[in-house]
Amino acid sequence: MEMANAQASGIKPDREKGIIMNRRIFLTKLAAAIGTLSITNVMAQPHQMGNMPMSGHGMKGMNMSGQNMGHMSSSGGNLLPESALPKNLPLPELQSLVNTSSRPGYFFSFLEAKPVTLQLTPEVSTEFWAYNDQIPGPAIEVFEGDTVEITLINSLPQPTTIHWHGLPVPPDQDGNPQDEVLPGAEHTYRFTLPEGSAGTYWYHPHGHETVAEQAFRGLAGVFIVKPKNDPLANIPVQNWLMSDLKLAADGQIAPNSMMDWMNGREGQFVLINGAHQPQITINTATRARLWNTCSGRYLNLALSDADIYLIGTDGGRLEQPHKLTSLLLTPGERAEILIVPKKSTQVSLKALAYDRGKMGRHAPEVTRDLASVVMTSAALPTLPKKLTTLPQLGEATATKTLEYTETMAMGNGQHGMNFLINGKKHDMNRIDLTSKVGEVEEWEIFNNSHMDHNFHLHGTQFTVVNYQLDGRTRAPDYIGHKDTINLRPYERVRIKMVQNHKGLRMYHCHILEHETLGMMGQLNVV
Ligand SMILES: [Cu+2]
Repeated sequence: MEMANAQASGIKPDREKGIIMNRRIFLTKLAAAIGTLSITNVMAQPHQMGNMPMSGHGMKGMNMSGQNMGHMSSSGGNLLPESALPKNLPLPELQSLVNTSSRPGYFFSFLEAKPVTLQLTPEVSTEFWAYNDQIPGPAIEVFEGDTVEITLINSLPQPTTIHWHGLPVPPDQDGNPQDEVLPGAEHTYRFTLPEGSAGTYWYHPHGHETVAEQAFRGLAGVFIVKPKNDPLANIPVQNWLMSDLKLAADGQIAPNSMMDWMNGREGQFVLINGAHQPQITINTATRARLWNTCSGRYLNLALSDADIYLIGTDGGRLEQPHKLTSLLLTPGERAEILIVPKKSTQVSLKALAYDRGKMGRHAPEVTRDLASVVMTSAALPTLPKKLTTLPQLGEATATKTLEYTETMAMGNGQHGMNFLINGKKHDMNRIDLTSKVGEVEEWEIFNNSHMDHNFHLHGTQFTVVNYQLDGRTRAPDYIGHKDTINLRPYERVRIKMVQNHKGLRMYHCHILEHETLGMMGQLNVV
């Protein structure tokens, strides 16, 4: 898919006025069913309602057994066929955000969040919400130690923020839901990236109850922090940002169906750098930075005829390469891998079928081709004895426990689906946990539910101590800096971390629909 030069279209015309009554009825039911977003809040977001399936599924649509899902497809309406977007075009490079500062060590720029109509093919034109008219958003590349000032201009029809996912920035610069930038307003984020923070990060909105929509309309970009002295600098690097796109039959971004709200949104397209099943060329041993920026899609990645080594996780390098057969990247997670082709051939980059315990009647999980990869055989490059030295946190002196649950409240014909942490939905006015700045803590997170959820903590990186499932405890396969981690159904994970700034931090499931419906808590660091 080639993104034509974008023309700003302003806010979408109200072509859906005719179905406002149906919308209202549906919204009443949706809100009752999901039991979280207030009607007024949802009503304030007309874009959400575009092509919702309207006819008579009512509350039966939420039946857990899926018996009554009837005509309601897992996708929630008529979608554009996958053949509508071309494949096998060369992988586009991410466009860089231009640094307007000439001072060494400073990165100044702006990001404008705005609706923009992009011509995906001669037949398909789609309104996205984009940063600087680009899908994906511009790539930010800085060095450890740099001072960053980025002004957000909000030209969206709703409040927004920018969250610097995984970066150790002060809480008041991290785009919390409490710090929304109103439509028409601007806000400058300022932070300095400490030594040791080199890693593979990204940025995306984090407003109140709007994250799912703003993300699926296109607002996301990568944020790379490079080490000043990189022992792997001589190995070429590619950036692969993987995102999900769900287009209705008319080419517009489809709203979330009920199934999307329950299971996390999955569209019919997976894009890499904005392109549908592109062709990637690997001429030599190559590093690739990978991002899963999908709302709900799990990517269990595999590539044949090449040796693949994990060399970095979310927040930086591993000490030693870890050989992989496949790599599960859940929404929000990143990795840096080293690809050493064993033959000169053409293979598929695949996302292997992965059963994450979805609810209701959904399409069977299938293996998907994400890209075609043309490779030239290469030798393993000489690597340093140690890729990095990870800091030792020492013994934890405080502990916390979190429990994920899902509940269905039934009665009076109403079913309310809740995604909870420690029995509660997110409340902007409630502090759930308190930590002391600088104190080493161990958290145990228990996924007491029948589906995979992942866990993301703002403002710091953690390491995994161990996993527990079915009465067995296992150590992690490798130690790396993580800010987002998956939990299988009924799995417990113990992690260790320190928070280095005072203020308010979020933690949540990064399946964005679950987060938006309240599977989020607030940590006050004092
Ligand atoms: Cu979840």
